[in-house]
Amino acid sequence: MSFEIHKKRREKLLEILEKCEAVAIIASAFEVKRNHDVDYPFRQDSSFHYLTGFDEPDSILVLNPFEQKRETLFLRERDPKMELWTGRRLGVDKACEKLSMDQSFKIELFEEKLSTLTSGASKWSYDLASDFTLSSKHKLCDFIQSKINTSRNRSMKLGSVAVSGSLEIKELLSGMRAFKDDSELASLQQAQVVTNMAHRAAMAYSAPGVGEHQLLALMESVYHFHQDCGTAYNSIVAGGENALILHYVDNNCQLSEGDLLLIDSGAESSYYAADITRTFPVNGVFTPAQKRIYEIVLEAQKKSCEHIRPGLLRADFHTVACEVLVQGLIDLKILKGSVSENMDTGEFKKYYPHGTGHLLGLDVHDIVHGLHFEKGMVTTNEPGLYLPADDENVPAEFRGIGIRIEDNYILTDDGHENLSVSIPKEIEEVENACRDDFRKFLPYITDPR
Ligand SMILES: [Mn+2]
Repeated sequence: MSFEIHKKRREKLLEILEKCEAVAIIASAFEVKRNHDVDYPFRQDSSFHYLTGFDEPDSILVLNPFEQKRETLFLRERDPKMELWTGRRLGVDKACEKLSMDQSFKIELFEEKLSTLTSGASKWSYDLASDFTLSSKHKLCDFIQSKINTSRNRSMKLGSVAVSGSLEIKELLSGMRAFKDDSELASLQQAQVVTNMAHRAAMAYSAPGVGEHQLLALMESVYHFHQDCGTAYNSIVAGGENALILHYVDNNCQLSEGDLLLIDSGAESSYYAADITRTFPVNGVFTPAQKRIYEIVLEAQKKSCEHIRPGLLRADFHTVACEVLVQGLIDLKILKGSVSENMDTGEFKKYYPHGTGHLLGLDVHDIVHGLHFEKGMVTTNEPGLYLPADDENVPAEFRGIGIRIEDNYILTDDGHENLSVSIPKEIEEVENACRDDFRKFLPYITDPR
């Protein structure tokens, strides 16, 4: 792996810091205990990864544009005894050369060294909500805040320059992370290729009697079979009424004849996420009632897509999706009155309780930047309708139906490109995909050793 790209990102952040008269303190992720002697799988903090490419826990990056040595990394020392149990460490000695840092120290020295690394800056930027704990057991945030207070008190006494405050590092980074460069786009596209295979395998394998957990296993086996690839978030495999639970992750029911199946699942490839939802009939053929709801959601997605263009407010594409869904609910006699009346009362939120999209990247719900769509951003578009089984305003044939359709788009000069265009979505495409041979999409079968 080349770390040049991360070096360039640090240089860009240093320019931003210089303008703000700030230093940056960015912590890695840390191991989290699952149960006795077992940790959750480790995943590096997105911003720390973005700036270093370094995948170890218990590390802190300090950037100071006003020092000669501008880039300092604190990390774990080599420890053969620990490495026997928990794996290789880069170590303090090799960090500068490998990661192109100006200097490196063992993590235990962070508290002692920080004051000398922050001279010349009037503001400190860091993750104000970080849970990172230092070797001394102090919270990183508390430690930084106490240092800022000390600096203020001292300057009041001596009349020297004070550290005037804290900046949220995510805000400084958002103008960088929101816009994807070519290497990021390549990872996003690879995530889409793998996600396409997994969704197609699930459509083809689905049948009455199959367990949600079996489809989960099938899809995640596709993710994990690929190099540097895994699941981007906890998959939702929701048969029938389970689709009405927005973050259903139990995934432990059997699929029933005549039901729909909603799958919200995406791969993460080299740290970049796909976030895809498809809803299809368990037995491969939509009923007329299911088709009607599906067509409304699909139209909401297509209409709101026209508003995924540079310069337009991101809030507006949500409004467009809502208007189409509301019109659909009026046509089905589930809502009364006009579209604008319903938009005012918000009554429809019973059936569409979530937003229409979010930015996508290193985080599935990625760092937010500004209010408008801009070229190079990546967004989801994910309208849905959820019609409760016990809602008497809903005609019986539609009760218990939950449908969401989600694709991922990159903003271009004058519009967008659909990154997930290969994943079946039109009714006929979906029904064909349900009839396909699932083995075609399993890399361990199509590409045997
Ligand atoms: Mn999403």
